[in-house]
Order: sequence, then structure tokens, then C-alpha cells
Amino acid sequence: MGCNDSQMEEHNIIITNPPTKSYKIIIIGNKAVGKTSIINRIMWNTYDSKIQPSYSNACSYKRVSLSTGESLNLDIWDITKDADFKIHLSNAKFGILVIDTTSEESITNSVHWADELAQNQVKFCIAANKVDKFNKNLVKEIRSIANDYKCLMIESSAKTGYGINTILDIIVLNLLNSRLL
Ligand SMILES: Nc1nc2c(ncn2[C@@H]2O[C@H](COP(=O)(O)OP(=O)(O)O)[C@@H](O)[C@H]2O)c(=O)[nH]1
Ligand SMILES: [Mg+2]
Repeated sequence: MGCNDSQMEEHNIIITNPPTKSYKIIIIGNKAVGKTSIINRIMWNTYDSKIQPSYSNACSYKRVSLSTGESLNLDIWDITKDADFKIHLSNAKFGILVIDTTSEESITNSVHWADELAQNQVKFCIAANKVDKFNKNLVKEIRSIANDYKCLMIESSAKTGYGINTILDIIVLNLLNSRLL
């Protein structure tokens, strides 16, 4: 039988998007370095200079749409209790280590976070936050930690929004990259 339009059966092709996958992201660092402020920027593009300190771990859900039509869900955990860090580390897919560019203490204390992430094979980037403040700029020292751990460092400001999209891009690229391996 010849193939022409009138004889062709109609085929409905249903394209179903693959289920959206969720990935656990942890954001860690000293108190007051700007962890919650960075999450607020990522989630709502807002900033509150009078933000209250966080007393419990909290999870925010961010859906990221890719140009391929696929979406990823990021479960972003704001880790405020040091004691819970290891529990969250076990199934985290990526970490953001936040260091305050104006605080030497936050740099010194960050080495143990970086060690634990590396030992548990959790890839991470460093957000060198508060670059809008010019009273002190310790970016060079923070970059040297990033070099030691072979991870990317992004200068950021939750206050102005500078670098926040880059942090999000790096998270997504790392997740996609680790899926391909
Ligand atoms: N200038 C400046 N202040 C910031 C920035 N990010 C956070 N802060 C301020 O730093 C303080 C601690 O921020 P918060 O997000 O609560 O830090 P967390 O304890 O690490 O979650 C708050 O007063 C924020 O307004 C920033 O990028 N620039
Ligand atoms: Mg907080």
C-alpha cells in the first residue's frame, strides 16, 4: 500500500518531560557571614539589612529551568547548627562555603569546613561575601583557600546582588556535570 496523506494513521506523540530531580545543596560558614542573606537573594531577590540571626536549619526550594526544557529542584539547606553539619553533609550534592571578606575570623574558621567537605567528596564553591564593604578586603586570602581546595571562588554581595547569579550557575553546572560522569 502506498503512503499518502489520506491513508496515514494519525499518531499522537506525547512528549513527557522527565521527572524533575531534586538536589540537596548546603550553605555553610561562620555566623553572620551572610548565608541566609545569600539564600534570600537567590530565592526572592531581596535583602534585609536588619535580618535576624538564624537559630535553626532551614530548607528553601528553588526550581531552576534549563534552556533544554528540563528543570532542576534545588533544596538549599541553610545550616546554622554546627552539630548538624555532618548529618547534612552525608547526602549533599554541592556546598557553598560563605566567607566574609571583612572578617579574618571567618577565614580562619573556614578551613575546617573546607576540610570536611573535601573529605566527604562534596564539591563546593566559596562565596567571598560582602564585597560591597570597603573597610577591609580579604579576597586575596580567600582566593588562596580556594586554590588550596581547587574550588571556584565567587566574589559576592547579598546586599547588592553582585555574584549571586554566578553562584547559582556554578551550582547548576556542577550538578549537570556530575550527572554526566
Ligand atoms: N554589607 C553587607 N552586609 C551583608 C551582606 N550579607 C549579609 N550582610 C549582613 O550581615 C549580617 C549577617 O547576615 P546573615 O545573612 O544573617 O548571616 P548568616 O548568619 O551567615 O546567615 C546581617 O546584618 C546582614 O544584613 C553583604 O553582602 N554585604
Ligand atoms: Mg542565618
